[in-house]
Amino acid sequence: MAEEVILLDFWVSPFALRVKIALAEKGVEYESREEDLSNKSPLLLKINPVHKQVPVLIHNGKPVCESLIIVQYIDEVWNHKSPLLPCDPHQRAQARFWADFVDKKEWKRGKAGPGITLPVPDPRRHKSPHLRPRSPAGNPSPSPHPPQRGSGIPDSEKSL
Ligand SMILES: N[C@@H](CCC(=O)N[C@@H](CS)C(=O)NCC(=O)O)C(=O)O
Repeated sequence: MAEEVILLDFWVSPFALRVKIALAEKGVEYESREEDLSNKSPLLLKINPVHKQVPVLIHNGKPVCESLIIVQYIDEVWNHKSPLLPCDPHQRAQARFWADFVDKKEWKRGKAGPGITLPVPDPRRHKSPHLRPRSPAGNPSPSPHPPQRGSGIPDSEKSL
């Protein structure tokens, strides 16, 4: 049976971008449905009644909410290709640490005022979803360093 994969999306959302990178790493084709966050669709309100936020992945009719949970789900369902985390437990813990850090600290700080800004690629300019270099072993290699201030990222790619 063909897989049906739909992403309730918002093009500039870093959380949706996480999911899109994971789907690209796995080579999963999907339909992106852009949400108007000022006028959310009845579908979004129905399938994410708790948070009413994007991204939501709908896989064969079943919704999965929250970007990190979606990424984990993608890694478990399409487990034959491109593991999203390194094999080493300590490296896995580090990758999870930075994902959690982005959620808890930098995302909120970026919204509240000046601080470390996160690069948010404009998908209209960047065709490749592969935004992060890979290690020779083929596994993603999370950087041990957080994003730096004044890192030369063009203003058009700084936001949120
Ligand atoms: N913790 C959520 C955060 C998702 C989130 O903040 N989504 C934003 C777009 S970037 C949203 O849907 N905002 C609309 C709203 O909160 O009403 C996740 O990781 O998926």
